[in-house]
Amino acid sequence: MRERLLSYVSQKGTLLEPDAVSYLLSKDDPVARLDRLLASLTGTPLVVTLRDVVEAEEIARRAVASARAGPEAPASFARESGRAADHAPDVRIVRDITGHSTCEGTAEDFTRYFRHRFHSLSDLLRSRRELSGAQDIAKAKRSTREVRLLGMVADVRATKNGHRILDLEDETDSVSVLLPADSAVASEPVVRDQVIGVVGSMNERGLLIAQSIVPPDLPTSRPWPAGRDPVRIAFLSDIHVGSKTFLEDKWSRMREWLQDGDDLARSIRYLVVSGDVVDGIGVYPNQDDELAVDDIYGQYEALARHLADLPDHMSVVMIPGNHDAVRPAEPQPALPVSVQKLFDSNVIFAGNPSALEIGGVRVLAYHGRSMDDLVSNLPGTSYQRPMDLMKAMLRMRHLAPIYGGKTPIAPEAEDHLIIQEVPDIFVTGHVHSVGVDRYRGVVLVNASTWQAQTPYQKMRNIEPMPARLPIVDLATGQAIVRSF
Ligand code: D5M
Ligand code: FE
Ligand code: ZN
Repeated sequence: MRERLLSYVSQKGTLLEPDAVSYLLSKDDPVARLDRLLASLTGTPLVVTLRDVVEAEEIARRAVASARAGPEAPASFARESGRAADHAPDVRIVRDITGHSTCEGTAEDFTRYFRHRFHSLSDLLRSRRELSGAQDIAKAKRSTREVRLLGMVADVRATKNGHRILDLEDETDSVSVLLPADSAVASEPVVRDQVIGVVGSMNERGLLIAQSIVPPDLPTSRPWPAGRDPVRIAFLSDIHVGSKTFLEDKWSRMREWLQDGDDLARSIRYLVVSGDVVDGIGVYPNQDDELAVDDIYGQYEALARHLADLPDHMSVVMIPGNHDAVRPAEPQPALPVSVQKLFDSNVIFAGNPSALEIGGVRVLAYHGRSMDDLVSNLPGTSYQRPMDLMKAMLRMRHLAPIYGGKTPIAPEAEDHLIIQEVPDIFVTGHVHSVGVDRYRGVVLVNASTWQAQTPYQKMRNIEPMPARLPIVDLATGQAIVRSF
């Protein structure tokens, strides 16, 4: 955390007195606290002192207290729309790869990566009652009774009679598992490299006949966190600034609504942007023909201007996607400092994926490239229904289970694509669709796009649903979508 705080300080072009460093590190969210402090000052000081920090916190505390309990605030304040401008920003990056990448892509990296994936997800599975007493595959294969085991899926194939056969592996052995077509397990989504539990019985030919498939999944429904500020969070994705198909007129309409709009507009305190923020350069063949801005910094500068035109009280968190100027392999780090410095200080940069805490609500933000692989491996799913793909990710507790498909994955020491903590909100973009839904208490958001249909998408029959703004109330979890 110390390293992160200090690199943030130098990135902001200031220094922090040693006492101020110790003070901030003794609190939760040191970076967010410092960010709030800097935002409250006019101009960046050469040195930030302990006194600056303590005074700024006191002022912020008083401002929040008076907004909550001021004479105009009615008793039911928490259930009404708050004014975003009255609430101090509260954004924390809980987990992302930025500054932590270690992999070089060696054979040892791959082995270590998969071992971490297997062990982390096995730990989650072992806490499931259905899998208590699960055995090693080597031992289970010698059993003649019902067996319970855990493994990573090495292969999934369909037989000509419509059954599915999985090859399941652990560190001791591998076994073939039959998922009969006419059984309860027929509809369970299963993909390569996923970690699952199986309950079944061995037949005389050494084939495990599955009675049930147990994915790690989420615990059954949780309540929405209580006591959050009555402000809202809006979601953007796939803005693709720099493309000829960027919908500038629709963007302007949204900007006008945010600036002059109703109570709803005024309650939006945070914006989360889920990647493909610009169109990029050389992302696909002959992209030049479709670019309005053919310089990558020019594209980010244009985006920075568009964001600067939004109301000043909005805090923005931005993660990259496959069109952005960072490595394509996931997990992707935050955009480089050379890009970050083009933006105002209300924009916070995080990796893809990122576990965030915004106004005390846990937000898992992921661009969503793995949906290209899931849609082609899960029968019955489609680009029009990204919510089904997001639910599959939550059931698998993994954002990009399939290795070696269209989604490039960097074999980091730890698998950052595992859904370790259960979020309150899970947001993706990438498929240029839109939707809000709920799965076991988690609010799901697919955050639309601000790009019209491209020639490539037309060829592939991908119908985008652009210029929609999903909005979630932090106090209640209630989600709506506004069209522009
Ligand atoms: O992706 C925009 C949409 O186009 C999204 O639905 C995926 C689809 N797409 C883009 N590239 C590919 C490839 N190579 N295969 C399959 N589908 C694709 P965007 O990331 O904005 O280009
Ligand atoms: Fe996109
Ligand atoms: Zn994308």
